[in-house]
Parts: sequence; structure tokens; C-alpha cells
Amino acid sequence: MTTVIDAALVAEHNAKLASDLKADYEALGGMLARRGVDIEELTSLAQTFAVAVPSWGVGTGGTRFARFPGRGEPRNVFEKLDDCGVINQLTKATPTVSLHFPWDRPSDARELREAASALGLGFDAVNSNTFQDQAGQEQTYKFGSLTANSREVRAQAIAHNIDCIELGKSLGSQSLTVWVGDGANFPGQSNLRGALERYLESMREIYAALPDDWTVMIEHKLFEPAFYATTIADWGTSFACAQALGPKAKCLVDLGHHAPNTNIEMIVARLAQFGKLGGFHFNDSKYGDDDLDSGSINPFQLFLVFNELADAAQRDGAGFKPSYMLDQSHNVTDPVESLMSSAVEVQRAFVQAALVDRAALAGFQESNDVLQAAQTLKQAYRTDVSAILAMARVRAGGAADPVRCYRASGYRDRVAAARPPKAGASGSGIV
Ligand code: RM4
Ligand code: MN
Ligand code: MN
Repeated sequence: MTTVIDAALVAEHNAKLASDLKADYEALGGMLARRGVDIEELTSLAQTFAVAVPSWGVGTGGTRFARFPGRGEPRNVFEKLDDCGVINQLTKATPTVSLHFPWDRPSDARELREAASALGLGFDAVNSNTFQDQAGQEQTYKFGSLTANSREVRAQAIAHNIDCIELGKSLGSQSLTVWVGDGANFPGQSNLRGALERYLESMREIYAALPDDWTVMIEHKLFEPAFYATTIADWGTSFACAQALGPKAKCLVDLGHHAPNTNIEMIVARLAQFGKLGGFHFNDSKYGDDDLDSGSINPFQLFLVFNELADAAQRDGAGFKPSYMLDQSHNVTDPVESLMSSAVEVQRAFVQAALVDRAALAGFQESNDVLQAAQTLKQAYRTDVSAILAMARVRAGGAADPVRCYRASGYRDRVAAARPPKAGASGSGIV
């Protein structure tokens, strides 16, 4: 396996931090032991955690107003993979990449698959894009894609999704995520029920092209780019469509795709209860689809989501395995640093949720001891599990402190020199 960062540099970095980490780990281990928790079990559990990196996240994003490019942005899917290789090498928590077509369309799928496996990477869900027109495309998505009035437009959008499945098959992916921006900007612009009927009709054709071991994930989003009425705006619509399509259709929860203050953990509980929780796009937000770094605004919400996931795993056993993916847009930070720290924040929530004393919680719920029930969650959430996460990384060959190690490696300077920006290119990311 090729490592993008020199393995000796990572080892040297870890050696420098080894005695501090040992002391922190032992102190935390002692504290947990007094609570009857074995730190080693948590560290092994932390090592099982994996979240996919979105290929579109390694370039600088942008807003509707501007995009301020970063240095050394990847200019093609192979360079994106290198950046993803760094993220996984240092965090050991991101072994897969989620690709977005046509942005990442390879000319040779085998070459791409080999490049990924040389870096120790695989592929998670592939994503279709019918929210933008592509050069040379015959029909425009200005008035919708899978829900469009025009049969030709719908046919083009369906064909693109089927093409994504084919590409995904050749890359070893096993799921397709469909997010459409379709909807209306004005009351009366479109027949609300008719649009959803057309969506289902289109999705049935895509569903029919899925291999038996594939899943299609329906991603809902409250608004934007359709500001008055988005066709797949909420989990209820997503759930109804997944139900109507069949067992291979599930729902994807992007944390930023809800109104502020929505109880997202309850949505997670509902979807899990009815067997329709397909996966996540993790990010954080203050107002809308902000695509900020996971855990940067509301880490308690992230913990509560993982608390529901731990509950579902306990109830449903090994069959319960939603996909974990990041979906973020980095405008003012180095995307590699943001993605590394975000992966660690999601992993932190996963480990903290495992610390919840579920039997005690169930007892307090049963006896209506509200305060103690709430305190049981808070005790887990307040526990600083950083030493567990660092130890899990170091034991797997990752970095004790991924951002510090990354900065010491000089990777960004190296790629800045090797990847001069292409004139006129918007780079990767969502613009
Ligand atoms: C959307 C949505 C999708 C992603 C695009 C790039 O807001 O979150 O998951 O495909 O952004
Ligand atoms: Mn998303
Ligand atoms: Mn989004």
C-alpha cells in the first residue's frame, strides 16, 4: 500500500506525543474503571468506526456569492483520491470515498479502482447530479429533473442515474444516493402532487436498474434551490417514497437539510424503527444547509443522533448498518484539515454514545426519574474520550494528532507546487 505521507514522519510524530498520550489514556482508563467501563473495549470499538469522505469536500467549496480557491486544490479525481488517502492515513477512520458523477467520472474505471486500492481506499455510495447542467447535455434541468414536466428531461435524468449505478458497479460501490433540487419557486408554478407522482415514476425506473445487493438512498432537503416547495423536502416524503419503491430504497439523513431546531435524533429513531434508515451525510449547521464541519456548532445533537444509533444497534443487531458519510463544504479552512477533524468528531460521538449506561437509562425511564435519565446521557457526553480516539489511531498506524502531523508533513505546500490551478476552472466543490 502506498502512503501519501512518509510513514517515518508519522512514527516520529507519534513518538513525540507517546508519553503524554500514555498518561492521558491511563488517567481516563482509571476514571472509566471506577464506572465499571473497560477502556480497552472502547478503544477496540473506536477502531471499528468508519465514515466516508465526500470527493467534493477535498476542494474548496463556495457560496452563491463567491468561491475563494485554496492552494493546491485537486484538479481531478486522482488528486482527490490522494487527499482522501492522507485523511485516512492520519485518522484511520475514513477508508472509503463517496464519488459524485459526472464530476468524478473516470475515463477508465479500472484505473480509478486500482488507484484507490493502492491507497487502501474503497468506495461508498455514488451520487448522481441532476441539479446542474453539464456541457454538451441535450436537455436542461432548469425546471426540474426526475420531476420535470418534459418526458425528455426525465429520461435524461433517469439515464444519468442508471449510468451512475453502472459506474458504481465497476468501482465496487453498493449504493446510489439521489438528491434532487427539484421543486417550485412560486405558488402555482407546479402541481405539488403531480411532481411527486412523476418523481416516483422516474425513481421506479432507476430502482429497476439496481443490482440485488444495492440500495438507493433518497436524500431529502428542506429548501434550496427550490425556495417555495421542494419535492423531497422532508423525511416523511422520503420515507413514503422509499416505502413505495421497495426494500432496496432507504432514506438518507443529511444533518443540514432540516429547519433549525428540528429534532433530528427523533427522525433517526423513526427511520430506524421502520427499517428505512439508509445512511447519513454528516455536517453541522446554524441556519440551513451550511455544510459546516461536523460537531462544530452542535456537538450535543451529533451525540444524540449516535445515542439513537446505539439504541437501534442494540435492538436490531448486526443487520442494522447505515452508511456514514461526511458532506461538507470548506470555504475558509484547509479541506483536508476540516475533513480529518470532522471524521474525528463523528467518531467521538460514536464512542461517547457507547458510554451511555443503557440499562441505567432504561431504568430511569421506567421509573420516570427524568432528571437522572437526562444526567445519564450528559455523563456520557461530558466524558472527554480524546485519549481513546488518539490511542485507536496510533495503534492502527495513524497519527496521535492528525492536524499537527499533517502540518508538519508539508503536504499542502507540496501539492500547491505540484498542482497549479487550471485557468478558468472552478475546481471541485459546490458552487
Ligand atoms: C446537496 C446535497 C447532496 C450533495 C450536493 C453536492 O446540498 O447535500 O448530498 O450531493 O449538495
Ligand atoms: Mn448531502
Ligand atoms: Mn446539502
